[in-house]
Amino acid sequence: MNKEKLIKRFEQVKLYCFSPGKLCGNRDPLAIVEEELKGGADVIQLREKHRTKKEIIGIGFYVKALTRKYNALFIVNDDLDIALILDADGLHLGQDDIPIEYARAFMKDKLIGISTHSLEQAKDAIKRGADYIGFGPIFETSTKEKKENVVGLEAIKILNSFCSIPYVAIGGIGLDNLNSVLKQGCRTVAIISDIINSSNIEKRCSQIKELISQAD
Ligand code: 3NM
Repeated sequence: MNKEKLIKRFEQVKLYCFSPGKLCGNRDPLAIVEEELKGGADVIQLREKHRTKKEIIGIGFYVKALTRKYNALFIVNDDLDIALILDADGLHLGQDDIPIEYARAFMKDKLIGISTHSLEQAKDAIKRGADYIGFGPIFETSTKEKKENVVGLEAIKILNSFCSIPYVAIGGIGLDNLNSVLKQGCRTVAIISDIINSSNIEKRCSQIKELISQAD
């Protein structure tokens, strides 16, 4: 897919999901990803921080194949080398990862997303050529090991006023508080624990997608 198409696809993303990482327990990570996709996940980010690179690559080929089956985007977290090996649609970088300028030379026309935890960081990521940003944590979350200050709901409204690229709200979001995020004008959310810890992942995803669609 060329850059224009990838950006167009990303602009339509409502629900951004993840491989299960540590929350997998003794379940099959691929079965979890497939349930997310059946429920309408528009993106799967390969985020397996507790695994070795070798293991991530092994799982990654199958996760990518699932995203192709369900026509979703496939994004790799943190690791430029793995994104290249798996020929991912995009790479997602944190504030402490490879600076975007270095990653861009390799990712070329693929997507690069940057995690931002303040309005200043959001502005900086836009200026430096990110294709999309993650913005959060909106609420308290225990999923992320490195604790960031909560940005809060009000910050979404401010972000809306200047953000010229797609953004994804993240951190502590779930079916029960989703409306408060949508009320701020946000239409794309990234969710980990509320979905992966749910007893019916497919249903949870479709309920979340439905709520977002109703907000339009
Ligand atoms: N990034 P949950 S918060 C991966 O603020 C991640 O950038 C965040 O998990 C950020 O939906 C977060 O379970 C964890 O809260 C999101």
